[in-house]
Amino acid sequence: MSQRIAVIAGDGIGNEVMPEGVRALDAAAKRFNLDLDFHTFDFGSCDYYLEHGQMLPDDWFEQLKDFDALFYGAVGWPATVPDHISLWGSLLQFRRQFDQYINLRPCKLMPGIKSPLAGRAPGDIDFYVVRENTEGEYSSVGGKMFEGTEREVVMQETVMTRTGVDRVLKYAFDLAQTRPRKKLTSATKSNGISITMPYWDERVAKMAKSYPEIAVDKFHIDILTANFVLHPDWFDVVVGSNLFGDILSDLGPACTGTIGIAPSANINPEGNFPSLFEPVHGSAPDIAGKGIANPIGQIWSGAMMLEHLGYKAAGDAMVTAIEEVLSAGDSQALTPDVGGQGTTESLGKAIAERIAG
Ligand code: GGG
Repeated sequence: MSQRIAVIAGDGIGNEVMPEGVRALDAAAKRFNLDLDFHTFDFGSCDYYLEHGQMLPDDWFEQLKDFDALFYGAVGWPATVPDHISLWGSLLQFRRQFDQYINLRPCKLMPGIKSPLAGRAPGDIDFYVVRENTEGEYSSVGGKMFEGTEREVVMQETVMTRTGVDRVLKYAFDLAQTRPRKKLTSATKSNGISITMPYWDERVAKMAKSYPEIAVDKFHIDILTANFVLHPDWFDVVVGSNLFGDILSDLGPACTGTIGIAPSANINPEGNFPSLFEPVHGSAPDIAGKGIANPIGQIWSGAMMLEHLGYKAAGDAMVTAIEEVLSAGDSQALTPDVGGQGTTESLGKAIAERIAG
């Protein structure tokens, strides 16, 4: 069956890693006899905004809603468009309008990569961050008063709904149930954030009663970030609100040596709308245009997309190819962030060759 995939590279290094993501998917499609039908869109980028005054066309929802999946690069080019305009105008619209309420982000120390944490080896860091993806701190509820005067006031609310909290917790508990260690950690800050976070904790405690086999613990976000660095082996499935999950899912991959390899899936579990797959990293203006961005986050996101579409063997083969190339340690292939002198293209080609078998 043909799978229709919308490809949106976005900004900065999104344009450099995306071709390698597609190259890897093409290799997997050939080997596993899949019919992947890619359609490329130029919207969702700051260049599009500069030309059209908006990040997306008015009919973007109609254009994208019948795709089987969205394959996304990165958004943001602050030199020309403020970050809150580019993010709210594109990626956050996809997540909200397509009700992609789960943001699933694996953190795994891969073979061949040196963790910045002393003495850590592959196997020591292997957990998932499950991030609430449509509400929480990322609500646009708030406003400004008396702008430009001494009395200037700005405020922004956190929105937690019972449905929104419970559905992300349920996903995280279900995921923990599939893992050998059956452990779930909740990120909170109920000592300082005195209404929404105690509510989050209450819902975790209630949900835990339905999952007696899962070991549940919770940490305030401040000490949790410290424990990510000090004891990454403690974690299995970590669930957090939109902001906490965002922070943890950059920190986790950083503990695995480079954020360049981290993938993510923005999932609408019911399948009412397409899910979106993108690297955790952003557009990285500091290295954009140099051809040295690590394409693994994009390729691994492609692997998650294939698994989501029901092609687990093909997705697994892509991850195995990534592991083999990293283990081989060919410095001419690897990008500088993982100790090589290669380019985005050399690393992408090396992985695609392994996928091809
Ligand atoms: N590929 C991920 C990306 O472009 N991220 C930009 C960003 O700022 N994301 C914030 C978020 O994921 O909420």
